[in-house]
Amino acid sequence: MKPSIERIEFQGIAAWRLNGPRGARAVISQLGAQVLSWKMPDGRERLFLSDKAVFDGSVAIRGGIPVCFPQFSAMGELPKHGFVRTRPWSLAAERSADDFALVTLEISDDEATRALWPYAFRAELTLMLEADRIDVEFCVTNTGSAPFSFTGALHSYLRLVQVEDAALEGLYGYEYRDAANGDRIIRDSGTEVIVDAPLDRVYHDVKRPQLLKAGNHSLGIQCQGFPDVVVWNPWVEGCAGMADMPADGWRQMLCVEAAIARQAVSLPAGEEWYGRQTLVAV
Ligand code: TA6
Repeated sequence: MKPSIERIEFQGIAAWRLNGPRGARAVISQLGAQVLSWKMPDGRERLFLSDKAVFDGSVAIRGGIPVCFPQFSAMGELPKHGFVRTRPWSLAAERSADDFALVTLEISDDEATRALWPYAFRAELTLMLEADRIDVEFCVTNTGSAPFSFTGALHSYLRLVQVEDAALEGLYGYEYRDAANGDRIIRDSGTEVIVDAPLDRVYHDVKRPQLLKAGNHSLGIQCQGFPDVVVWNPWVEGCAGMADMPADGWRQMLCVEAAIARQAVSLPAGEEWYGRQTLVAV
C-alpha cells in the first residue's frame, strides 16, 4: 500500500495516523502535537505509552513524545515543561510519497498563552515517518516585536521490554547535571549508561549520536539543534508516585530527550529556531 495519512480517533481524542512505507505506522495527536505511537513494519511498537495515561488535556499524556515548550522541567515560573503539551494544535501540512508520510502541526500564542508568557510565537512540529525511522522536527518562530528566551525538549519515551537489560551508548565523557542527586555536575566515565536506580540526567552539549542497545531491537538516536540530552527513568518509587503510570511502567521505558536545558535559546523578533530528533531502528 502507498503511504497515506488518515484522520482518526485515538483514545477518544483527535489524531492523525501516518501509514508509512512497508507497513510502518505512527500516530500523532492534536492535543500537544504528541507522537503517541510508532510501529515498525513488523508491528513492533517503539514508543512507550502508559496504560494509565490521561487524554482529557487536564495533564500531559504520559508517554510518546511530549513537546515541552517554552520551559524545560521546572526551570522557571511556568507550568512544568511549559504549556503546549496540554493545548490543541492544528494541522499545517500533510504529505506522503512512496518512501515517507509526513504531518506538520502548529500552534500560536493566544490570550491564554500570553497570560502565562507574554510573547507572540508560532511553533511547528513535523513528524516524518519512513520504513525504519522517524524524524521529529520542532521549529519556533518569534512572531512578535520583542526578543524572548525559551528552554524545552522533545521528551521521547522509548519502549523497552526490560530497562534493566538495556544500555545507552554515546554519552561517555560528557558532563551532566544529576537531577536525581542534588544537581551535582558529573563527567560520565562509563562506556554506557545502565539503568538500575532512579535516573534523571541532563547531559550538556552532546555532539555524538546515542545507541540504545536492547537485544535485537536497538535504536539509534540523533539530535540536531538541541544542545542537551536528558536521560530519565523514575524507577520503582518514582513510578509509584505517578497516578498515570502502572506500577511496572518504569521497567518498559527510558526517556532519551532532545533538550534545551542548560542554557536558554534567545530568539530575536522575527527569527526562527529549529531542532530535530531522529530515531532509527538498527
Ligand atoms: O525530563 C525529565 C523530567 O524533567 C524529570 O525530572 C521528570 O519529572 C520528567 O521530566 C517527567 O515530567 P512530567 O511533568 O511529565 O511528570
